Parts: sequence; structure tokens; C-alpha cells
Amino acid sequence: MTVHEAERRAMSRALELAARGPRGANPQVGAVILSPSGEILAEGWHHGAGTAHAEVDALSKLPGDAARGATAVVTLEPCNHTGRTGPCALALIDAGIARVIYALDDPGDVSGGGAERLRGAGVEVEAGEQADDARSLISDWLTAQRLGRPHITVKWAQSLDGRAAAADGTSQWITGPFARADVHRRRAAADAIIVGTGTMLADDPALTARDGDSPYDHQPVPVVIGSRETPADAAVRRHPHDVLFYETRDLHAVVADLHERGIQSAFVEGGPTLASAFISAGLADRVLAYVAPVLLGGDRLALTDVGVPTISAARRIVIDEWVPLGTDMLAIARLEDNEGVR
Ligand code: AOF
Ligand code: ZN
Repeated sequence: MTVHEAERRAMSRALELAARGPRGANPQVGAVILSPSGEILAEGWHHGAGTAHAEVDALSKLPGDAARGATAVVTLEPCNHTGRTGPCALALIDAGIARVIYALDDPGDVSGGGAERLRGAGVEVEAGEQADDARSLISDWLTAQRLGRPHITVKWAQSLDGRAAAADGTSQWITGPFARADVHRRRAAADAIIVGTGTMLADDPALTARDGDSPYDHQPVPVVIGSRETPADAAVRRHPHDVLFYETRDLHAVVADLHERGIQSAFVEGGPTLASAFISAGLADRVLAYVAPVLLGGDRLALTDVGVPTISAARRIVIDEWVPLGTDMLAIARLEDNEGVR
């Protein structure tokens, strides 16, 4: 069996439709229904968890028997489970769809298997069409599915001698303007930005992502972890998103909750205690260390206890890249013993 030109074009279109949907607990998925002669009969996409899946959205735009004998072109394998909605594989079979082209296998243990179900009902199925584009569209979702939690970046800024602040606690600004701009750009790419209450009280950060003075279109959800109260006039309370507060030390519980809320990537901004806790808990998939050409001395270390009692237990890291940023250097690294690498 081959994938026809009209089906290829329909997949490109389905990918465009998919991108209209929101990032969240569910993947972005698009679907196009084609007549046997290759005309577009209907288009659909997934509007977010709890709403109709892309295939069902597309089918709902067709009257009665209009999909009988038609081809469905979908960016993800039609699901096979009853979750918040019913199985798409069944909806396609019931609508009389004769052929299904999809890009990516559904990685879910429960939701997967739709292709087999379709084949079992006599539907022709082709997998893998434009899989790379489909994968890159939902790569963060796929990573979060694999990890069972958001992908986590732990970031800090340090002096060349590994300090995050001067003796009196002041830390603005260790790094220069290029490094700060880089941080904001990366913040804007994350779904959530996490700080401890210590940093929140010491720095009163806005936790927004800004390009100079103007906010980026996408703002990460601010998350504050710790037992101390956030003052009523704290800058973070003026963030465009509601703040998520977690009065717990159980980081696994925090990331599980973020995952349920559809947060696919998170950026941990400090301070040293929280950054160290994420590393100790095995929850740091990527490390960003901004190193500035200053010496601070003293005991305000960039990291505290990361569970290394002796040198043989040192947490080995792999540096993927050293990025010069003005007179600063950014190390983009991952922990060798973490699986959440991508
Ligand atoms: C599809 N088409 O458009 C999407 C799919 O809880 P539910 O019912 O919304 O199911 C969510 C799961 O369904 C999700 O984790 C993923 O495996 C699949 N998403 N499948 O056939 C769609 N969005
Ligand atoms: Zn579905």
C-alpha cells in the first residue's frame, strides 16, 4: 500500500490543524477526512482535554453517511480507549471509514492499539506518514508521557567560584544582560517556572518572561514551593497566571500534580536549596549553569546538598554545550544518571 499525494497534502494540513489546539494534558492532534477521490470532506482538531478528539471533531462536521468509504488522515494513531471521551478507532469504524493514514503511534498503554482495532474491522491502515513533523509538534507532550511528569530544567547563575550570592545575600546581577536575556527566552519556552519561598521572599521575582521590557506572548505558570507565606503584595501575585502554591517538601508529589494539570516542561529558578532538592530527587533532566567572571567567596553556594557524601558518589554531568553570552558562559548539561534526557 502506498500513501497518495492527496493524503500527503492532507497530513500536512492535519498538522496545521493540530497546532491550533492548546498544549496541555492531551496532545495536539489534527484530522482530515478525504473522499475516495481525494477531496477534503471535513477537518477537525483536538481542542484540549475533556473535549472531542480530532477524528470525532472532524466526523461531527459531516452529515449522516458522508464518511462511508472515506479516508481519515490523522496526526496521531486513533485512540482505542474510553477516557474523557470514547475510542476514536470505534468512531471511525462506525462512520464507515475505509482507510486511515496516521503519523505517530499513540504511546499510551491504554490508549494505544487503535491501529490493530481498525485493521481487525477491515480498515486499511498506514502508519508513519510525516512522523518526524508530528513528533516535533508534540515532542514535549511525548517526553512528559515517557517521564510521567514534566521535563525539568534546573537553572542557576553563579560566580566563577560557584557562589550564587554575596555574603549579605545580594545576587542581582551576577551575570550580564546577554545571560539574562537568554534566561527570559528560555523561560518563555517553558510551561511553568518554579521557585522556593526563600527566593520569592529574598528577590520578589515577577516570574514573567520578558524581552527587554515587553512580556513574551507565552508566559509560564508561576509555581512557589515551600512553607513560608507569600506576602499579599508579592510581585508574583500580579503575574498574568494564577500562582500555584505547594506547601510541601515532596517534589515528586508536586511534579505529579503539575503533570495532571498538563504542564509539560518546567524551569526551576532557585534558590540553591530548591535546585539541590530537585537534583537530589533525580528530577533534574537538564541543568543550565550561567557562569559569570566574578569571584564572591563566602558560603552562599550555588548548590547545597545534592547527596554527595564522598567523591565516588559525585553526580557526573555531561555538558552538551558551552554557550558564550557576552563575558558569561552558559553550560547546558544533563545528569548522567538521569533518564529524563532528551
Ligand atoms: C486521538 N485523537 O485527538 C487525541 C488523542 O482522556 P481522553 O479521552 O481525552 O484521552 C486522552 C488520550 O487520548 C491522550 O493521552 C492520547 O493518548 C490520546 N489523544 N487521541 O485519537 C485525539 N487528542
Ligand atoms: Zn481519540
